[in-house]
Amino acid sequence: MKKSILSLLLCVLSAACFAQKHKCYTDEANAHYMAMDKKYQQTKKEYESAVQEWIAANRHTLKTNGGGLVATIPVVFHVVYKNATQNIADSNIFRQIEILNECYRRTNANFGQTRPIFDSIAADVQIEFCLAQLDPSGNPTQGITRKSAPSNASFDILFNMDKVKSSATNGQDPWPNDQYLNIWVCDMSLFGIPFVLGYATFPGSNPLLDGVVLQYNFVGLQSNGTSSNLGKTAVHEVGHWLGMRHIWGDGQGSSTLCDSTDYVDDTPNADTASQQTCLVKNSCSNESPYWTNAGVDPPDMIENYMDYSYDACMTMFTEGQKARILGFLTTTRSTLITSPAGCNPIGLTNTTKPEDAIALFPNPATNNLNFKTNGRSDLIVSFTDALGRKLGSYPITENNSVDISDFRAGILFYEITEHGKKIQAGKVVKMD
Ligand SMILES: [Ca+2]
Ligand SMILES: [Ca+2]
Ligand SMILES: [Zn+2]
Repeated sequence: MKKSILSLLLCVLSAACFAQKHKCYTDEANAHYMAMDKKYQQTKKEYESAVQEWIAANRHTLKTNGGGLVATIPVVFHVVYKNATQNIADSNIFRQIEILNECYRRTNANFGQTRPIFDSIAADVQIEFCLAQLDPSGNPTQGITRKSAPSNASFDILFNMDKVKSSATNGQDPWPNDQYLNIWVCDMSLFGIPFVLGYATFPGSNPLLDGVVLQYNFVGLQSNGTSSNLGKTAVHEVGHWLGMRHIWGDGQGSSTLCDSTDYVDDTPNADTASQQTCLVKNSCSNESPYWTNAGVDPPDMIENYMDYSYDACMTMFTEGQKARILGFLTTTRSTLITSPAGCNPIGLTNTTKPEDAIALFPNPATNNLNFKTNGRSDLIVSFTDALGRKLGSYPITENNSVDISDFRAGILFYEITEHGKKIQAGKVVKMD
């Protein structure tokens, strides 16, 4: 930690190193938590073993049907601002949620640029994110909190890391981390230099610190004058929060030996991060059995969200990373899947308030699912099962119902469009 503080100080003194090494501060933050908390060291080891065991036990299922697990994770954004610019618009947050969903469901528009050697192992991670519909007290919420901090408050990671996570230090307290993904948005710049774009806690971290912190002008689509302007910082940081490591394995000192691992077989080894470019390289030839068994020495996977490439070059997670994510979601973070926090409609407009949302009932449902449409028209509901299979689309009108008796029991994901535009998504439980 001392070494990284020194290197950061040197970094601050040299504008040229801006964001070269510290685009993401997760690895350094984790080292800090490990040093400060021996219990966390132990917990993290145990969680890692549990995930490895889960992956080993479910390897076959994962390959054949994706594990059958799909989760929608309720998110709360805490915007902590010192001026109007830092108080980012709802629209940035809505777009960020959409970008997360595009990347984790592999519906990102730039997926087609994935090189052929990698596109067959690019995963639909089968996770979606939504803004929470209920706050911890059970009251309707938009899934966004806003807090004005005094102008002399500091949230830089060098001297004031995690202060944004507590109201006692001018920040915002987290919502329960077993029900919500907390994402804090603030200004982490020091001496006016925003040299960290974000950081996250790994599964098993202190519940009061658990979540993601994002530099305010890197949320959603932003004109921030950098190549990290397409909302991929959040995709990367949420990846850490779900248990993923950097694809070069965060090798320190011995990194040129290509001997560090991200605990994922199908992400090729890399000696270090891509230096925030789209430069094609092949830095390691000692690869995992996944590649050597096929007699292939793959290039570094600059397409991966867990590298440091330009946002525009990032297109994918791998099947191996997906297994790791589902492992953590099934073990350490399993309560998120059944969180009662609900989902707000995801959209580009901020006009749909929770009370305007279309109600689906009963939930769970056995035969008929009813809709209360609040006078809306030209609505279509589509259902997908937990394996991503489309089950059907149906027009809905006020107080009509859809017969779901033929659907198999389990979680159903629905999406509602109004005049062809997606206005709401969520899940209902089908019972036999
Ligand atoms: Ca790997
Ligand atoms: Ca290689
Ligand atoms: Zn990172």
